[in-house]
Amino acid sequence: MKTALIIGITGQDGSYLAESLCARDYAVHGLVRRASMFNRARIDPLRHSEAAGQGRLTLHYGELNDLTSFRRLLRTIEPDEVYHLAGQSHVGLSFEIPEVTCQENGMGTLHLIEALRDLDQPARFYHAASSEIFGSPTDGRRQTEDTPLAPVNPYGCAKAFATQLCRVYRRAHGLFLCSGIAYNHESPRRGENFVTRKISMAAARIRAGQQAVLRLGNLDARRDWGYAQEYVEAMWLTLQADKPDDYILATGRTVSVREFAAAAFTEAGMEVVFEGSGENEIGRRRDTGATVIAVDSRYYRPVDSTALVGDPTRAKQVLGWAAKTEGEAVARLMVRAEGALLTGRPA
Ligand code: G4F
Repeated sequence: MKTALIIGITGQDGSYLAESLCARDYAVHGLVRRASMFNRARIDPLRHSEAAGQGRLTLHYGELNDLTSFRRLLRTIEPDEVYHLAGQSHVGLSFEIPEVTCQENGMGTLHLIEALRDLDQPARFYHAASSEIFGSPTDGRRQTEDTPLAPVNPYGCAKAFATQLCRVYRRAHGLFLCSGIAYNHESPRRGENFVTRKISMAAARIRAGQQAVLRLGNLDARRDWGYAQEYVEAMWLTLQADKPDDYILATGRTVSVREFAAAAFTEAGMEVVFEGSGENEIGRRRDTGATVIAVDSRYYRPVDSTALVGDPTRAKQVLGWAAKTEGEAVARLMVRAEGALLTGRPA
């Protein structure tokens, strides 16, 4: 039985990865933060499942910046694989809390790989990097693993620091450190302040008469949206490869926020027609004429990455991984899941 440690197990990706590794018969350990309110809803089904009963899932309290306890944990559980998925992950918020964002995503990663370096048999290490390390490229090309790092927000800066650090430590110390440069990957488990979840929840609620209008920021922003459950498989494959490397994890196609919202509302049974522009743009239901989408400049960002689309060729060639669900299909599956939440009927 292999042993894996997931840092960030309570998040969207951590919870899917924990399920996947338990199904593969791993002993899975997860690092969780102490908080007065429990934040374990995403892993609750697994915690109460047979896998947990059979000792396949164990949780430990810890913090990214508590190096002493992390070193002790590594010595105790001797993991074969460590997946680092933790840290402040909201790009817009990173302008408001830049220090926490950089401490967690930047220095937090340094703490982890320094601790690994001291082990007799260092575990293989997956670092959740992000397309945000590339900023807003203007060459019109899809990004590859060799695209220069040029972040445009504090979150991207921290991820660029950590990604480059993994490359340096891989070369300098021979460690098995890999970065998955993931583009947006979504699911019904996405946090409610990310735009896809905000849209899918609103579409279901408006349909059910529980909300009137969805207020969004930049409708023109385009994202390379995939399905999170597929991306955690790439994370695992990355650590099974013969040698450590970085991989772009993306669908290779973008959809705008407007198009994503249109697909979501159509899935909820409401075709939306957009009119106006900029802050005055609205989306109306074609059947009733009611305004269901409006632009609110509070959700604009000081700088928004606009042209991020990944070239996942290396992941396909080396790992045999390719995204299957993209863009509008992600919107549809998320709305179906919200619908089930609202009606109590299965998706
Ligand atoms: O859903 P978002 O907040 O995701 P964003 O900023 O692309 O970041 C996500 O993906 C990155 C790449 O994988 C990760 F590194 C990061 O950790 C996170 O998972 O925003 C998507 C787009 C942006 O352009 C934003 O300006 O949607 C636009 N948007 C328009 N209205 C909105 C809204 N975003 C949010 N959160 N809320 C809005 O109302």
